[in-house]
Amino acid sequence: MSGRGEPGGYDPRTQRTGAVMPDRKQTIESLEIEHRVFPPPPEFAAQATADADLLRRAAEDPEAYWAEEAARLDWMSPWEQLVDRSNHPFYKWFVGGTLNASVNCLDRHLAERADKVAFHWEGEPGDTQTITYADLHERVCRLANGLRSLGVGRGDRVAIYLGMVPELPAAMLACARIGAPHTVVFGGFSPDSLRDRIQDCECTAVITADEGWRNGKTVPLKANTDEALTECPSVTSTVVVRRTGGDVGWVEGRDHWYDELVAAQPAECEPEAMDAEDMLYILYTSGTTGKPKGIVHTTGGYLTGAASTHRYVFDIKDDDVYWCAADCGWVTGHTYIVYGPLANGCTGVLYEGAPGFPAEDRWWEIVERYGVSILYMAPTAIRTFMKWGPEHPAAHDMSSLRLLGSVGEPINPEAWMWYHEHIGGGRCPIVDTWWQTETGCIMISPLPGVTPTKPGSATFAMPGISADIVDEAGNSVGLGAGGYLVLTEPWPSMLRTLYGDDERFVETYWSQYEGKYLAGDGARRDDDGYYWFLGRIDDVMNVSGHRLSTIEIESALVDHEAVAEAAVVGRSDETTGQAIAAFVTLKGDVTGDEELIGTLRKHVATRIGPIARPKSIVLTDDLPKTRSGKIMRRLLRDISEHRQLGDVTTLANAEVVADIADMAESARAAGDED
Ligand code: 7RM
Repeated sequence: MSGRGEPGGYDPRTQRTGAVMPDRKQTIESLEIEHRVFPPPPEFAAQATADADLLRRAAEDPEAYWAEEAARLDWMSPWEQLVDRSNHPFYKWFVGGTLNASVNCLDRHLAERADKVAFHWEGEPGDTQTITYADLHERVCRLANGLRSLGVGRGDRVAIYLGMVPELPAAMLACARIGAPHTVVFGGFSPDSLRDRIQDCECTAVITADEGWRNGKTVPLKANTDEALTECPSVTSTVVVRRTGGDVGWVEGRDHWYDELVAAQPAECEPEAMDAEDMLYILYTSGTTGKPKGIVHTTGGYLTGAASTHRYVFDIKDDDVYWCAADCGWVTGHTYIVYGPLANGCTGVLYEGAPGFPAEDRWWEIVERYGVSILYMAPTAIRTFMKWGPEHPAAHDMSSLRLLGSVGEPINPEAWMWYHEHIGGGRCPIVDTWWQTETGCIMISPLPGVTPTKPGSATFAMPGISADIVDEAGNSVGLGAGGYLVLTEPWPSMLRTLYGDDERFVETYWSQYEGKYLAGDGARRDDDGYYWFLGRIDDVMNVSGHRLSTIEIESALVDHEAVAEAAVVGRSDETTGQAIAAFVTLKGDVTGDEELIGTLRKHVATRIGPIARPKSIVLTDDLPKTRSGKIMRRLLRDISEHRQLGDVTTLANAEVVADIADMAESARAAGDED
């Protein structure tokens, strides 16, 4: 058993059992088992929107379930067929139905909720706006008219390149109103990334701002746009929001100030009746590898999935103040800041800036100020807050919180527990939601008030969703084993294709296993059927023939009191095929030395087994991450193997890569341990 502990041996200290070595070679081995279970608090369960009956009904008849969920939207004309499966994998949902997403998000609330707050917006410098549904409706109509006046119409693609200002959701909805698919590009992306995306889908217009605010500094959005547009002949107009008042270049005839454009427009705008299968948006995802893919979402199915999952997973009630602290440039912002919450008539919080500006308690100040009741964020943010220390949330009254969510990466059990205790005051259920840009909405998640949670597990498939874990050959691996996550039935908010590349769409997602969607994530189910995500398949390591996932080793490192964050990768090794290289950031008050490194290696070996002991550990100030906070292990592999670094254009913090490479070099000079 090579030190893995007795099969099933229970360790009362960690409340864990040692993993049982399977007889047959597992697709991905699972080393660690988390045993803590948090049942739904009875007070929460008593008022929850979802219940066990919902799950039962959806399991019995998923199509009837989706028909019911879609019926909550306002349709301009009804669909004739729920789902057309005749041209796999090009599914169509709500065939023949027409609707408009902006009408569903705005107009239909005006009768009863005109004065309800749609967004409490807070700028990074501290300026605020309170935007009601009536306000947002007017802003969207004016901009939609303005875009039409520039010749933008049904089917034209519009790039949106903004910081988190109120004009961003307004721009998305204005595009939706006139049937022009939007493509939101993160305000932090470079001119080259913007150019590539505009070129790929041949946008005719760009909505941007003079500058954005980030960490007290300005981001030159208009200048970046100007640079990108030197190589984008398809773009004939830009609309420029005045945010900072900074100086900008100007191209007469092409560029228009947002405020001047909308001031001249009527406050009402006739919406387009869109076919359920008409494109709502394209969102480019680079993931952590490769050339960006233009994920295509359509109107009826996407909006159904967004509204339905938002309602059940976040247990939305009329008086909730809901804060999804993502950026609209990420799919999480599309589905859970804009389309889902607004379709549900919910009050949201929008914050423009960085979490540490001007101080490390900015988020908790916001929670207190607006009485946030539901908070949704990424594990990377949770780990950052852990690093900064619990005194920051503790300094604020956060008793308004009743539900917490996590998205973007597997959440380490240690981070889950910290979130539960220091943010949720021990009383709030946590929904760990697994999904992708491609899936459009949450696929695997607890239902709060219904599902007992386990720290680090996304628990079960959502109502109406069919998932499985399969091995290389596509056979279900059953309970207690690891493999590849697949979705086995189509769902309304599934991506329809990759923009302009049907072939790559089929190849990437549908070619490995007949009839099944391959998500590209490793996962396992425990004996109770709970899903545990193990990271991207590309990141799986092979050490002496054992296929090991990154997350369990990283979680064992984060479990140590000195560690804030960790990333592990496999680098080639003469003896073991691959050896585990770990990159670790320490908590604020800890200084690292050789002794600590030794301790950490031992800690992993004790927690998981000698097979998982990192061969090298590099202590670093930061890890390379995408804008949405996902660790880019591919770059760490490049560093570990002395390779030329791959594409770094989607990195949020490109400057750390050189530092890490230096640290890795000196660590190597000092010699690896065995
Ligand atoms: C929503 C989003 C998708 C990838 C996905 C996973 C990872 C996201 C979780 C997660 C474990 C989670 N869209 N991922 N959520 N892994 N647990 N709760 O992140 O397109 O940007 O990324 O993110 O690897 O495939 S995304």
